[in-house]
Amino acid sequence: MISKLRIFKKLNSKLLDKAAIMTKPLITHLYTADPSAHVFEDKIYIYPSHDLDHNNIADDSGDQYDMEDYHVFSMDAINSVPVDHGEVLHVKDVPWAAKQMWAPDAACKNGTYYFYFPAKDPDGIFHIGVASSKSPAGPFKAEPGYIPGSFSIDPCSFVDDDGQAYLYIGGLWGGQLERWQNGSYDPNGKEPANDQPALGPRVSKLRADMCHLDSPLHEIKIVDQAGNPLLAGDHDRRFFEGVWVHKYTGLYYMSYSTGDTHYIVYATSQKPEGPFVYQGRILNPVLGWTTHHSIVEFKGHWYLFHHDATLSGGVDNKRSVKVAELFYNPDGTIRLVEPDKQ
Ligand code: FUB
Repeated sequence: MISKLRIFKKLNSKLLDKAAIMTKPLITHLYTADPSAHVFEDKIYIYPSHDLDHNNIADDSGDQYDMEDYHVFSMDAINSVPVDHGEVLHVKDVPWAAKQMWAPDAACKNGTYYFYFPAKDPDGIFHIGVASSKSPAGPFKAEPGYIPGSFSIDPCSFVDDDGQAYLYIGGLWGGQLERWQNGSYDPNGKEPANDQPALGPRVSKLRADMCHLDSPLHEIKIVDQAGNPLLAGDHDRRFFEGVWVHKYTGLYYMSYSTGDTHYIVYATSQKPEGPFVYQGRILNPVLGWTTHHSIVEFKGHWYLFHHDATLSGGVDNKRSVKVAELFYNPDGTIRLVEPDKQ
């Protein structure tokens, strides 16, 4: 009897209590952020940023987010402890990149896994790089140059049911999107005036090789229920960073962070490139300045992966990945997740 109990406890030591995963950081031996979750080979793979344990001064250009490598994690079940597959890419192995390996994403096409990541080049300008592997767990080999025509941060790679892949990008302020309003880099570019349409994320189809944009990145329009563009002064709803696209019952959902008001919100469209109609909030503010998420279906349930700074006691650049179950209403709207009420 005693030995049976011991075996039971041993088997379950690798499992987390389901309620606990909704409140506690999933990964505690590293600081992790910006989780992009995908189901590959019947497991959840998490592609997060790896926050370093340093105390750089915080500013609006995001220099405190001074990351240099990536780890990949996988989970067999939503309540299993994530397996750390180790370092899968380091800035020193990316010829064009100098620093700040920010929020990544991954996609699979024809048996190859593609890892998309932003980094600053030696001139301090963000671009998006791509690396590939035959395994979703990496390690990933980077292309020597960044994706031609790419800029800003927070790539989201969405592969539609017909196999067409898209790359979405963008982030304001430290993410430099406002510096690309006229087709080239303007270090003095600013957000539009409050009464002007807000800047949207950018999108392009990816070519079949998954390493090139099919056309120049173009802006996605986000409008309100009356069809009017969201305005730059509408900080509760306008796009800031961290775009994520998923599909539910044939409808495209584009979700993102509102940045300085700290919400995760979403908009929907009949088409992957929009225009998207603003619908509402998904996640209320968490502890820490940034909020960043992904949405994935696994074994018939939907999950919101996100991060906060509870593990570090609220240090903005030392964040931890969390997960919460996500629920849709019968009309397709998403129920608000209250981070403190999970
Ligand atoms: O992790 C660095 C940056 O912070 C990300 O790229 C943004 O989305 C924000 O989470």
